[in-house]
Amino acid sequence: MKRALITGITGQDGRFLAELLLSKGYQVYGLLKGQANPKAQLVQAELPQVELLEGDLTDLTSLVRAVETAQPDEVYNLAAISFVAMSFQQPELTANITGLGVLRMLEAIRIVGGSHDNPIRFYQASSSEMFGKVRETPQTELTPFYPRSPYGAAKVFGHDITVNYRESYGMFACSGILFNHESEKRGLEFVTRKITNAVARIKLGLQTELALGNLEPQRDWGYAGDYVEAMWLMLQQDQPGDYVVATGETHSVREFVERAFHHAGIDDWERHVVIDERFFRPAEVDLLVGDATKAEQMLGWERKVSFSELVERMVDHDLKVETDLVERSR
Ligand code: NDP
Ligand code: GDR
Repeated sequence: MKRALITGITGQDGRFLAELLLSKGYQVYGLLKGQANPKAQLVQAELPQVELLEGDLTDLTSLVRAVETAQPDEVYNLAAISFVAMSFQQPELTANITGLGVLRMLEAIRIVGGSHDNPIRFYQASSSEMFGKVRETPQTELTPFYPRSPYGAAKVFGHDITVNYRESYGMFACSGILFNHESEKRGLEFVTRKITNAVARIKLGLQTELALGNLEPQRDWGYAGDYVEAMWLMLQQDQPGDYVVATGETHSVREFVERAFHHAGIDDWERHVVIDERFFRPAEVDLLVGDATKAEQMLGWERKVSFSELVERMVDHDLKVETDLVERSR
């Protein structure tokens, strides 16, 4: 039975990845931060087979202990301050967790080691935010980085140190440069889920307005369930490497809003959307669109869920959740 340790187990990707690995027969350990973390219950209810281990990316000792306990074949480092807007408010914390946290995880693996025949394989959750003010379109594994936020800058460090540990110590370390991926499990702070949740509530008459920032940025949005498959595939190859994972399509925030309202049967969406300066960022990433040819050819990866299916799935889910809440409160 293979063993995996996932950091960021309470997040969107951690939960999708744990489900995938469990379905493949893995024993899965998840790193859980904090004292009485309220999301522990969610993970325990959704994925009771996952064993939770206490630890924090800012505390090397706790990472060493987690690796010692889990004795993993594979470590997936998904934990991070992942909200770009928050990284402008708390840049030092972001650098410490999203950036230096990667280094600590790599060091924990080096300290504990794996048997020589079976060294621990490492996956780093890198991001298209590293491309920021893009130097070329579409973006590939070779496109130069130009981060536009403390988050993007921290991810560049995490990516570079992963490559460096691979080259310096021969570690089986991979970096997945994943473009935006969304789902029903997406946090409400991210624009897609914020939109689909609000659309559902507006449809049910629970709110009238949706306040958003810049509607013009374009993103390459895929479905998270498809993307965790790519993470796993990277660690099953003979050689470690870096891969862009993307759909190759780009859509504006405005288009996401329009589609989400339309799917709920509301066509006069502009009546409900207000532009609020508070949601604008000091520097924006205007356009992202990835070229996943390498992942498609070398990993045999393909995305299954289209952009319109993604929007519809999220709206339908939020309509159901909000309807259930209304029924229960009666
Ligand atoms: P989420 O924000 O949903 O999850 C982040 C996870 O990190 C949570 O489990 C959180 O724990 C954990 N975490 C935060 N700080 C610490 C810490 N100090 N120690 C241990 N754990 C911590 O992110 P996603 O699931 O969406 O993304 C997973 C990874 O992939 C992140 O690194 C993100 O930056 C990266 N990424 C995501 C993309 C996307 O579109 N989703 C695209 C490209 C990269 P808690 O819940 O307890 O706060
Ligand atoms: P992003 O995701 O920054 O791409 O990072 P987010 O959904 O936060 O923003 C996408 C775009 O929407 C614009 N926007 C708003 N964003 C939010 N959150 N709230 C708003 O009200 C709003 N209005 C407009 C933003 O300005 C931005 O242009 C995500 C995260 O998952 C990262 O961790 C990951 O690395 C990248 O995707 C790839």
